[in-house]
Amino acid sequence: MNWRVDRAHGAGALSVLNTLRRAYSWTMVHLPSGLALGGLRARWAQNSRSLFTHYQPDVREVLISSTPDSLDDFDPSVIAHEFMHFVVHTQTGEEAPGGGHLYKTDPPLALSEGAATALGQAALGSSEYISLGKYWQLQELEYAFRFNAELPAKLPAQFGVPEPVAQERFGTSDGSPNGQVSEWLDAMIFWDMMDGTSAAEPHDALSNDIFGLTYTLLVYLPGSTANRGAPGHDLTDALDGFLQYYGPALREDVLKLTRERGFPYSPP
Ligand SMILES: [Ca+2]
Ligand SMILES: [Ca+2]
Ligand SMILES: [Ca+2]
Ligand SMILES: [Zn+2]
Repeated sequence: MNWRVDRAHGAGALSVLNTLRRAYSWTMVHLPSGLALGGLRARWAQNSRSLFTHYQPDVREVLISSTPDSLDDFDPSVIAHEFMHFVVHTQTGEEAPGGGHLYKTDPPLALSEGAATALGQAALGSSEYISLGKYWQLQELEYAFRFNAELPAKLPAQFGVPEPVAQERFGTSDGSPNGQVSEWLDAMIFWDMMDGTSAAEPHDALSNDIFGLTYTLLVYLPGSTANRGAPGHDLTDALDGFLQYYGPALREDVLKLTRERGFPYSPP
């Protein structure tokens, strides 16, 4: 049987299911041992003015909303991101603060959003997050918001990312680890921890460390009372957990990643 999971056939609900199943399978393979995924409810809303795409922790439900301005049911990146909020919530009890997305924001929010994006993209096997829709903030990008975790921190003009957008993704608001930070910065560092290495990325010496990151996010952080950097769990605490998992041998590799993105991390 051939399934047609595309827009032309109005197959939004099947498209959502397709991505959720993919993300679920990936996560089952990469969960730290002893953890299990429970049930998830999924809802598809078409042309609703009041329902927006999100994960609802109290009912463990991913809601994917599709309107002419926001075609989330055909955005695997968006669906996988919401799915990863479910994973983090059910494993840690932590509810994502919600909000954010384009500008520098509070470090705990950047952590939960960046983690959901990086894990979601890892499940999809792509460094490029794509969200179809009309973004009034980014009209020059027309109908798609794109983010590629593999882009260099200092973007040459040919990458097509507007300078103010690139600035938001680099460094912190006050140059300290307490300052506001972009969720995309967190996502880029988490992505590079998990993917391979290549000559094109001299700052990325870490390879295939998915377990290091899932351990950090799902086991270390919820069980840790340590709290460095900004108040609450943030990138600093996550990097501390990653180094605890792998030991000081990876210290310099982690510092290469944080320096590339302008994040002032100093290991304990
Ligand atoms: Ca890497
Ligand atoms: Ca990389
Ligand atoms: Ca902290
Ligand atoms: Zn989110």
